Amino acid sequence: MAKYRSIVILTGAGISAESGIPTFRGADGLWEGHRVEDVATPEAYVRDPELVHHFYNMRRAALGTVAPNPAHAALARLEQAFDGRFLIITQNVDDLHERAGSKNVLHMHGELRKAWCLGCDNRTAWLEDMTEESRCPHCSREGRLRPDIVWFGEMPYEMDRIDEALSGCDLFVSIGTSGNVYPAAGFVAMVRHMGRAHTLELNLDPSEGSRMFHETRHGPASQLVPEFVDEVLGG
Ligand code: BJW
Repeated sequence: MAKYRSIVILTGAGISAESGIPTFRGADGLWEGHRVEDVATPEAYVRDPELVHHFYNMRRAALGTVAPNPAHAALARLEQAFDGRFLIITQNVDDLHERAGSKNVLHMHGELRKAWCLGCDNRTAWLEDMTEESRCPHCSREGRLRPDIVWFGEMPYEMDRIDEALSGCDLFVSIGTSGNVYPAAGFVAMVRHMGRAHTLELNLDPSEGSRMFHETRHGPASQLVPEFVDEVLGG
């Protein structure tokens, strides 16, 4: 337990796969024939807002039918028992970490259950379907709301806080991410560059950046993550 003082966990779609949320680049990675790169861009939203709203409405509605799995629960258990600094940086837009009990969660790619008003710049909890006619609860303007999601070409959220956490950690663990999307795919290189943290990958398959990690373990997150948490808490 006393071995680490600051743990940063990066999670991706693989941690939620066993809860029933499809990953982006697996066999189930296409959505109604579209690649995520074709619907998760500001250009796609300008070109076809109805399609993009439909994509996020479907996924927001699906959140009501899924639940956290043992991997989410294990990370919540680790955070509760660990007496050092602890941060989950998730690329996921679902809320399964929070529902499992995790407190210190940073959603670098936004959140499905939030809306962002381009008119007044406020962000609001949003649980229903969103359309081009949706009205902002803050400024009451119609047609200015979009999903609070970081699309390709947009700056992920809280990069300063992320840089600070990565540079100060002594354990970096990447769980369920393919290492295809930057800047998250570059976090392991940043941590290695600082030179003091142990780096561990837990993933079903070797990711694009697997060779960058000190240690890799391959298998389902629901098995690997509880085992890893037991190890850390067991000292
Ligand atoms: C399991 C499992 C189980 C399955 N157990 N594991 C050329 C070179 C380099 C960069 C760029 C470039 N051209 C453009 C860029 C930048 C671009 C980018 O990276 N593009 C790539 C496609 C090349 N990035 C951006 O535009 C980002 N912004 C940016 O860079 O701003 C500038 C900047 C500059 C300097 C500093 C900082 C910023 C924004 C990226 C936004 C990504 N958005 C998305 C969609 C929105 C969210 C949504 O709709 O849900 O986010 S894309 C999509 O990919 C989503 C995910 O968060 C993200 C990552 O995917 P993830 O999580 O890794 O999922 P998968 O499916 O790829 O992998 C799942 C893994 O799980 C697999 O490995 C499985 O094996 C595993 N697995 N079952 C354990 N049971």
